Amino acid sequence: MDQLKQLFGEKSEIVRTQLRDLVKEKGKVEVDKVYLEQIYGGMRGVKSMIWETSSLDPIQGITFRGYSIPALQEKLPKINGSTEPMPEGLFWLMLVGEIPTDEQVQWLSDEWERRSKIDEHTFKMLDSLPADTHPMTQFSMGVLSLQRESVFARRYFEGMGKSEFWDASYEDAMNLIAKLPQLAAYIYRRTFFKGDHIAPDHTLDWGANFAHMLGNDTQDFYDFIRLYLTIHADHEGGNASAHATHLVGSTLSDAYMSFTGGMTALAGPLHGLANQEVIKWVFEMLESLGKDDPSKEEITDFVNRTLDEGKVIPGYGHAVLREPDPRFIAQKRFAEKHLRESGIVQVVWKLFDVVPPILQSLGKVKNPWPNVDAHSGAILVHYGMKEFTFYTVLFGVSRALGVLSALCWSRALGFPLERPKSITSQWLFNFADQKQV
Ligand code: HAX
Repeated sequence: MDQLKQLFGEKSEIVRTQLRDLVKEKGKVEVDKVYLEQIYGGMRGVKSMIWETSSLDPIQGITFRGYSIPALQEKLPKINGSTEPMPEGLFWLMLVGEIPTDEQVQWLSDEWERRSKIDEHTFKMLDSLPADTHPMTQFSMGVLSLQRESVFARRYFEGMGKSEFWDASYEDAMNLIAKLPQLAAYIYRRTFFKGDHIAPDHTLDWGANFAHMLGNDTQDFYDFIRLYLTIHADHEGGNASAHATHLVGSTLSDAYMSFTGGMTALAGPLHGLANQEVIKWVFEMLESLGKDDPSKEEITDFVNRTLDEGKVIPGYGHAVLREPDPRFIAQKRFAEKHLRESGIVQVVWKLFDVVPPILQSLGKVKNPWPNVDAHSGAILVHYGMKEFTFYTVLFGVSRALGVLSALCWSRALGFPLERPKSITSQWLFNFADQKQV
């Protein structure tokens, strides 16, 4: 058994026993109330699931096992003089709750490299799709095409018992994560570069190899992709891609099936697709204004026009956060360090000044601040990746780290089939009739 799997097995066994005892002893403790407006309003704030790998505070933002993004940047191992953390280190941290050593991270990087080979049938399937098939559709189909290799599905078919679920899920998570960069890069190059593919460089770490296969071999781009893959990985369990993965996984669908569910959720414009929508909207603004360096007044007019047309401002607002997203700030810091002069980045910074007061003035937007998706596109464009319909795939590769480590935990803790109760509107009207506010 490999070192990470052994550690995960030991740690999760302890938590499983603690949780079992807790539920036995205090199972009837009331945790929270649920209000009618929460049932009607997308279940905001309803505490209803366990998610070990990260936690979201409306003001402080995301922490991964207690570490904020700046803390991760400081403490996670880095490679070859890089200033950004290796996403491999975050996966280790999320899975077992410990900051790994340089040796442990190197082992994990090598392990993913060892598991990274993709069978030819996946490439043939992708090549059979029209090139204008959305990259997120290709990505989801690519992941599903790998499912025939699922260790969990095979062992379940062979009669595996419950106590082995976490072991098989770990194998699937490791195999799938290992393959995602090449799968994603293949989709990018077939869709936008007429199939001019770049072979993996087996000497590079997971993030840098992905950057290499996308087609940019500068150290700055390697660093940006390492940072990007780290900060997009997890955002506690209630967001749509995490929750969808969790829900599908609770039926004992394997990691490939579950992750595909998460990716089709990520592909919505109110969630991960917002990263493509932001830059598309910025390009539309520049075209409409006929210039690359609009003034704040011109930007204000365009923002108001967008709102007047009944549309949202992409990249702004959040269901949980109530301050600027620390993932936005991390990207802004990166841009301040590496690409302060970039024209498109300057536009994003002007939006940061202009948009929040306008959204605030509407009086209904709970969070007028930028979210994770407001900044990434400008940096990618600066590095030559203008093909914005691909951006959500980058997000998806990163999100795999969080949702698949969480899936391992769900199987290790023996979580049951998720099955909340729905009610009809008529039930709600009748119920509300009998209650006083
Ligand atoms: N522009 C215009 N109006 C906005 C807005 C924005 N950026 N954000 C919220 N609002 C509006 C809502 O549409 C809603 O209006 P109605 O009452 O007329 O329906 C009102 O303000 C209240 O919404 P809220 O409670 O503040 O926000 P929600 O929790 O309902 O929604 C969203 C959160 C992220 C979906 C929302 O802020 C939004 O649509 N933002 C733009 C799209 C976006 O950037 N999505 C990415 C979010 C981060 C993420 O998941 N990335 O993957």
